[in-house]
Amino acid sequence: MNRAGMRRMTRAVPAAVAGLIALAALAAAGCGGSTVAMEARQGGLVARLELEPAPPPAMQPVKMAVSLVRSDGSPVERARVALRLRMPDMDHGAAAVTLEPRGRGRYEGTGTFEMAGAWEITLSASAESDLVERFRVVVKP
Ligand SMILES: [Cu+2]
Repeated sequence: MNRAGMRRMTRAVPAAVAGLIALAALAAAGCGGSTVAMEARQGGLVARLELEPAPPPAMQPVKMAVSLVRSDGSPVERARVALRLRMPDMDHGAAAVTLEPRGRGRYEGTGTFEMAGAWEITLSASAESDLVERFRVVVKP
């Protein structure tokens, strides 16, 4: 799926409302790449979360990267960006993933999904305003 398509999907749900599940993961196959990409817009910030490989496998390190820009496209540096992984249908807690700044609004880290199934990723970014969004991904065995 191209970027315009993703934007349409993002707008199709009430993404501006913090705490709502924004949208299902966009599978990489349609994009011709090996990443899952999800996008959220709130308070003048646009965050794009990418997972690699796609679909993410259980019990293996998954690269997690967030690109954070303003509505005008300028990169947001020195933000606090974090991910939290949990399975909404299960009761085994959440794992935090720390993302390190890599410059030009990009923040990267590595996380592990401890089992296959439906996971929820909460992305939070703090800069001149705050963004909190939840995404769903399906982790393969
Ligand atoms: Cu579980």
